[in-house]
Amino acid sequence: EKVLDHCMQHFGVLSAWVHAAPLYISAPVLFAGFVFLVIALNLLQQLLYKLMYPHRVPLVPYLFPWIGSAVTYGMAPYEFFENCRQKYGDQFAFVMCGSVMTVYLGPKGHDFVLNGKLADVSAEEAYKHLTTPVFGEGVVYDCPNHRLMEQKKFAKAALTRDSFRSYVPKIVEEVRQFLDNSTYFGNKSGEAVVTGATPELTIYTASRSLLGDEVRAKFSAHTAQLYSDLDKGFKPLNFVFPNLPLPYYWARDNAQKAISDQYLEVIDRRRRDEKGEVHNRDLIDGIINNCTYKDGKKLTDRQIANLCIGILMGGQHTSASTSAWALLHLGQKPQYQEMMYEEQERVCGRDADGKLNDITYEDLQEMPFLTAVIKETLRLHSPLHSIFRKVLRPMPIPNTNYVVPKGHYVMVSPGYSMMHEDYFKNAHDFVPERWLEVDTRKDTEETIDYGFGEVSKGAASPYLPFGAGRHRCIGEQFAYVQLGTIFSTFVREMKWTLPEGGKLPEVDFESMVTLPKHPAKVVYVKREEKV
Ligand code: X2N
Ligand code: HEM
Repeated sequence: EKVLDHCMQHFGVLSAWVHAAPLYISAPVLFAGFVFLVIALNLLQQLLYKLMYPHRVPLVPYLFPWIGSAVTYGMAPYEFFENCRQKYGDQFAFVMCGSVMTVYLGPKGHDFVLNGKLADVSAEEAYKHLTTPVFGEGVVYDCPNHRLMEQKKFAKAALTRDSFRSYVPKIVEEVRQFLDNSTYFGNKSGEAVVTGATPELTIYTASRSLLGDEVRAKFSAHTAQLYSDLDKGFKPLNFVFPNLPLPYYWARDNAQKAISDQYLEVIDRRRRDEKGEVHNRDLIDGIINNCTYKDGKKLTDRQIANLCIGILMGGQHTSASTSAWALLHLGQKPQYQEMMYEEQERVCGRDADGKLNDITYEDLQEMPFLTAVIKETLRLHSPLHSIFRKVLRPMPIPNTNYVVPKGHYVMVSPGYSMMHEDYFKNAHDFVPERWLEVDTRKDTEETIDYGFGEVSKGAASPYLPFGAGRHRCIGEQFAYVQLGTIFSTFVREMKWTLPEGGKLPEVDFESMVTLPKHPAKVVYVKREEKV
């Protein structure tokens, strides 16, 4: 009787509502009801998640299907990781724009993902949709992994000691021209927007050294526009929406073709006019001389051009971000600029007129403090805050009951560990000296060769700004030469501080690399004495 009574009550309410229905069943109400239903079902599914999938890592709860935790992650990944770690530990999953990302924080996570087997994890499946429209077809992630390993070997032909010896004076010349003529630093003193200056300085120094004088000479306002259009296609959002019928995607595709054609022209001219000669001036020469795979197949000239675009694009974002952060930290602690200046005097010496001798590649190897400044900048500002792979078959996580299912992604964040008190004392402070006590010689470590040279076998380290394993960076030495030469020339030519208040800018995580929020400024004064 009670149950009947209860149902009648509900029925009564229901029937009253149905009679009044015409007043309430309108589109917004229907839509609201639908959204409510989807969210409720989604929340129910999350509640049942643990029961349904006992062998999965904990899933971070979210309100909006598909989007999941993308926004909280996208805006502040390290904060997001720290909050999740407090609740779930080092292993947890979150939904990001329809994909499930299984995060494994800390050195064990780095080893698990970066040393993952080819059969288990794929970088090309994770990245190709974003990178191929920007780099072009047939290279980096638009080809099987064994091809990428050989492309990295080909590129390394232009990243030798002899290459660097020839790059240093070219980079010095580009920096000096920039400090004399650019709108940013072209005066005797003033305020400069480093988030505008460093991308320009990076492309000039990288193209002059890696692509050679003729490509650098072709640089004009038109090519700058093309690089900017291409650059706009290299954004995290393109990871989610790689192709949309929108003008900005068409501009990206047009820029990729135009820049690739430009590099192709240079390759054709060199093949035509320098037949039989062997040059090793830059990356284009390096790859032209080394473009035959082990199985006898060759990179086409178009692919050589596209590989150059990919490598320049990668180096561009990482170096521009690192140099901006270094200038800001050195502006906040100008005492470090003086220590760097003294190191320049001590290592390079002065000529008969008392002028500092120009820096050479060998000098850079004798500058531990300059090296420490770069190393500390990369610790606090790892350009790539997240590295991930697509899981190709169920992946058990060692020493746990967890299995990462096929089709999910695994993600690591060395940037998170590098800024964590668990691994570095005063982890959030810029203290280059901390690296002077550390013996960074790597002769003790076991190494392995994936096809592009020896890399350390272990990836269980908290400090991995250049990654590890088969996808480890090949640009580390070039980056140190480029950044070391840029900062050496900066401290010789000027002194700088942060503007009033001296606060460092916030981090903009929404670009491809971790940038200072734009516009980030320094106040500079050119040094009087001729350096
Ligand atoms: C929508 C926040 O933005 O609410 F370049 F030859 C060249 C690394 C690729 C990371 C992709 C997605 C972040 C969504 C935020 C070469 C030199 C390389 C190495 C959510 C509202 C490229 C994409 C970043 C997804 C995170 C791939 C680079 N050395 N360069 N909401 O690297 O090496 C190269 C290699 C990638 C990613 C993300 C969101 C070789 C938002 C706001 C919005 N991620 N991400 N390189 N998100 N929001 C490189 C590795 C290779
Ligand atoms: C790979 C960081 C500069 C070319 C990587 C990876 C990281 C990284 C973390 C591994 C990506 C992954 O595992 O998914 C950096 C940093 C740089 C820098 C912090 C500068 C401060 C450069 C430069 C070049 C370059 C200057 C080229 C001249 C590459 C290439 C790969 C790579 C070819 C291999 C990608 C793969 O095998 O999947 N880099 N990079 N990088 N980087 Fe760099």
